[in-house]
Amino acid sequence: MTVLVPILGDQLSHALASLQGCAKNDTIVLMMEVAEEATHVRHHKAKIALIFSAMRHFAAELRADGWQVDYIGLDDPENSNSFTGEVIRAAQRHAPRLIRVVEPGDWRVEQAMLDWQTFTPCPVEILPDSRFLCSRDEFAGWAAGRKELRMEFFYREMRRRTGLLMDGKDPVGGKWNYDAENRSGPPPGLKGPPLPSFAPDGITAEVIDLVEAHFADHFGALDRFNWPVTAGEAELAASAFLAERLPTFGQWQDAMVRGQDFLFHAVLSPAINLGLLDPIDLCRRAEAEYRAGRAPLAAVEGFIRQLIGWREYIRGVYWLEMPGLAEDNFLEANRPLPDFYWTGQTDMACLADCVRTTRDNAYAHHIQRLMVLGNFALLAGIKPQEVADWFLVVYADAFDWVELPNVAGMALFADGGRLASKPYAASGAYIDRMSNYCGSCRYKVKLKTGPDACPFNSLYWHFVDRNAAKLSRNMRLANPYATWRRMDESKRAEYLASAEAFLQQLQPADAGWARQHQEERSPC
Ligand code: FAD
Ligand code: DLZ
Ligand code: SF4
Repeated sequence: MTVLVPILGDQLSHALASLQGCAKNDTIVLMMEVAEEATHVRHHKAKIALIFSAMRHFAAELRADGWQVDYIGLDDPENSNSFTGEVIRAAQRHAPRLIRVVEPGDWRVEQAMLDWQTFTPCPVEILPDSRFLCSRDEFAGWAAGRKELRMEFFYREMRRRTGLLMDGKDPVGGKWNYDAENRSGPPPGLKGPPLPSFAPDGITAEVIDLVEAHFADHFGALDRFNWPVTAGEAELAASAFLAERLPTFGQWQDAMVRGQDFLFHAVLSPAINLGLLDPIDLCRRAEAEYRAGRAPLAAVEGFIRQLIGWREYIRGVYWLEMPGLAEDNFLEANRPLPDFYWTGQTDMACLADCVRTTRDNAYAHHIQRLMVLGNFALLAGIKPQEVADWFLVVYADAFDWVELPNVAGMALFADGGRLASKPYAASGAYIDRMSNYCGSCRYKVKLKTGPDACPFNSLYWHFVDRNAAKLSRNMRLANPYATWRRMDESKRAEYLASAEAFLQQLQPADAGWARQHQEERSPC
């Protein structure tokens, strides 16, 4: 009797805990392409193609390495199209003595996994995901008794634990965080180097056809597909980043340039989240670039902070706060998502460009996500669950554990401040300072109110005003509330009327973009 090892689409690591200690001749690896995962929200076409292609390549590598792999393709006529259905079928085929699986990244999938035991006669062993530095239990221990969770303190623990950028007990350079040096706006003509290209091979081309055949009405383009789909390709992408973009990563980290979709960002999050790259290895290599004098400390510290700070912290918060986080709506935001999040049809140049890169690449960089797409949703009071569905659908790197805390906690303050100490709310002036969007916009960023004024300006004060009961005691918002209170009554009324007029004309999106309409759902 064998051991059955199911491996999910974001567990594509040869060092996966469930493979450790298993004998190749006594183990069946189960991999499953299932429609439920592609359609519980209707993922971007390029994201589905990336995951299926990476899964097929990983299965081929495992086989070449001597493992037996039972791979269920989407077109398999017997495919039940859910993880649970496929594990039950595989257990019937192989009669294993044990099912051994790594915990998933999604609370929804974990609930299903916890039920597997009731369907199968053999024991089901669920292992911690050792690809993270901080386990779920360790994070819960760190968080216990703290009134507020703050990334910065967690990050320092991770620095100490890994020894990354440490000189003995002290941080290299004497400071833990160089964020203040990483906030330059873009000079005219700022351009990032081209990304390495990964032309689709036979497997990817086949998968792209499959996605067009099955998911033609999902959001997003496939014609610019350029994601690394194997660990080897991901390694090429990582090496190019470390050599060509890391040195300037910090300086332009918050900059936005119309049509420049990647600038100096790593563009590695899909490969990292799928398991094709080891984030700690990346951090060690980034540190080596600093120690060799090829990259400045502020850039390297910033990059390492994203990975061992933000990424680990976000995951810890997800498991601590679920399932409540998915329902949180501290600011009682109930407006439907506007349709331009799907169509890109808006006169707001910043939002139009961010939706375009999202549709073309299944990617937008952090400041586009936080300070344009997220900021607009926050200011306009869009319902967090609709915003979270959108973010989960559209990005190649979006999995519930990382998308939801970033959206509900960081961008929308829907958790009431457990994750972030204040809402990331900003008017048009911030976007103007950090981008070249405003020059080509039909709205005028310097105008505060009226039909030609940048909508972010009046929406900002509308947000401040309507949330006063919940936010005005937040010390970090003392300045905006003092300014609002000091403002002339007629000026305040003008801001509120301008914002109301803008909000009135927003067209709500068809909910079917993110989730199938009830009547369309197939019986399986
Ligand atoms: P870089 O900017 O080059 O950063 C390097 C790496 O740091 C990233 O590859 C990523 O692994 C990690 N990282 C940086 N910031 C974060 C963060 N806040 N949380 C987790 N990891 C981080 N990231 C996702 O991986 N999946 C998501 O679904 C996702 N949704 C987001 C939604 C919103 C509203 C916001 C504000 C952020 C979101 N992020 C998400 C975080 C971040 O925007 C992306 O990780 C980043 O843009 C990926 O591009 P990159 O590889 O070029 O990252
Ligand atoms: C996102 C996704 C998609 C679209 N399809 C599959 C699939 O067919 N098979 C699979 O194993 N995984 C897929 N995934 C990733 C899963 O949704 C992910 O593993 C879970 O949400 C747990 O994080
Ligand atoms: Fe965006 Fe306002 Fe600038 Fe237009 S003027 S690009 S809406 S910030």
